[in-house]
Amino acid sequence: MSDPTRPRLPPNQGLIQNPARWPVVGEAAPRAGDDRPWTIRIDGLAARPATIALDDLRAGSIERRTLDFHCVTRWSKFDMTFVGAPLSPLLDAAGPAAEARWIRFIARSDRDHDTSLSLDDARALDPLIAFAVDLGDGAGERPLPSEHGGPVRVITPGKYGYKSLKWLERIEIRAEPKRGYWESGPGYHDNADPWAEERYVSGNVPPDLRDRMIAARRIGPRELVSVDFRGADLDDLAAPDSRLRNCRFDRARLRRADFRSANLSNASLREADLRDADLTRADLEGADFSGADLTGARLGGASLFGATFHDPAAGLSASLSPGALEPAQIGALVDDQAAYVRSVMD
Ligand SMILES: Nc1nc2c(c(=O)[nH]1)N[C@H]1C(S)=C(S)[C@@H](COP(=O)(O)O)O[C@H]1N2
Ligand SMILES: [Mo]
Repeated sequence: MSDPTRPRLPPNQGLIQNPARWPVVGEAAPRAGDDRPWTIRIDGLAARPATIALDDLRAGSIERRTLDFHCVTRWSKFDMTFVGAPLSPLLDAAGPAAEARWIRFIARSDRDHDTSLSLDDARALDPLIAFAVDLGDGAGERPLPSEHGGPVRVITPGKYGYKSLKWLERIEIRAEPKRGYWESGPGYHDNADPWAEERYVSGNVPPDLRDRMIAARRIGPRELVSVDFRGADLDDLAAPDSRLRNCRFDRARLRRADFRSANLSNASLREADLRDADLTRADLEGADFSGADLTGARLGGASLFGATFHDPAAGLSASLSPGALEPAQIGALVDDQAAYVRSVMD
């Protein structure tokens, strides 16, 4: 599997170096008030649907796998060891029908969170149904913490983290694909290969609608994904509460833009003019501000996991006013980004 000529960090990911650090992404707890004993149901197009109790899963054939985890919001974490049951034998036991093509994982969570893999990927990658973890931080192996999917979650090697469902309760074998939670509304790519940077499906609004938004300098709350605003003149833009995941604003003029509480996760704002913009409480996870001018911009309360301010390879560094970021926000950045931000804000 491993190719020595390939770099270990997929494109445009930042590395978390502290082994003890492990961000919680998405839902943070299983369904509240649901105290039924934990079981995993395998059903759908199966000759032998089954309900597996957690103790039986733990008592079955178990593997330890050390792998690198890559979140679509641009942070990666190397050498995480997960302990669990490989999926393939469980599938074999259930007996997928001849027409089975997809495996859908469903969570015991308030939104019945789900994600799917093709049966071919499920066989090739052989996800782990994991119940314990060793972060390599010296604290040893421990049960999966609840916020990280405990008591039992999926760990799918070789895909962005959203294919690793937390709080696994059901595995449905299907003939037809069904797009999962992150893959539908938010528009994450269904194949999720970090090496091909399959983060998002492509732009979801027609160019004439985008041009009208630019002319009006107003972006409403409708969900835009991967829309191209590069170079646009958007000074004084009104976009509070807008949803702009993976949209591109490189070199755009965004002076005094109002992005309060906007979702700009994974947006690209390289070399954008964001002087005096208001990004208070915005979701900026995975956003790229390399070379942007953020002088006078407000970023209080913004979520910054995986955000980039400094791209040494391209020679692009953001300008930030002293005190623009709170210590907790800087702490959410991967190590080299945090070091850059500290160096300019001191
Ligand atoms: N049930 C459920 N599983 C989920 C999510 C979620 O919101 N709900 N988020 C996904 C995403 S986007 C990632 S990156 C990983 C994060 O796992 P962690 O919170 O343990 O780091 O879980 C995935 N599995
Ligand atoms: Mo993610």
